[in-house]
Amino acid sequence: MSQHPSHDPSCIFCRISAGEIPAQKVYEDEHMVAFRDIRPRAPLHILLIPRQHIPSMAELRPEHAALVGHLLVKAGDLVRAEGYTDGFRTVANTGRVGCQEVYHLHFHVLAADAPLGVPPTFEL
Ligand code: DGP
Repeated sequence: MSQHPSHDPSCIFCRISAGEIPAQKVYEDEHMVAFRDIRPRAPLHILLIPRQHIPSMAELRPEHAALVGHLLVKAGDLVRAEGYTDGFRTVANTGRVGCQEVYHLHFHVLAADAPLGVPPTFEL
């Protein structure tokens, strides 16, 4: 049993998941939503979120493994569906040190036609 509520009404990504706030969704199913980042840092920049409110990677527990696996397995499919065939980058900012801005677990997925550069010059 998760210690987190499945929906936190004060969480912007929970509200996107519930359709209460508009977003450019590219995929959704029972467990997850993928939508375009409002501040894209690459020609393709989408966020993959679980519908369940998990604040960050720091709160992941063994019972979340299948859910996180589902999110990550979708990344490649979604990038290919957008027409990018030569790789992509996946990032999860976690907590204060990770410069996390929105405390609802999400994976950034970025793609382009040319290499994206190397952190820290490429900041997310
Ligand atoms: P971070 O927590 O630092 O991994 O970044 C959160 C990302 O979420 C940031 O790139 C901007 C994006 N974002 C924040 N609010 C919204 C929103 O309301 N809609 C969308 N589509 N993206 C958002």
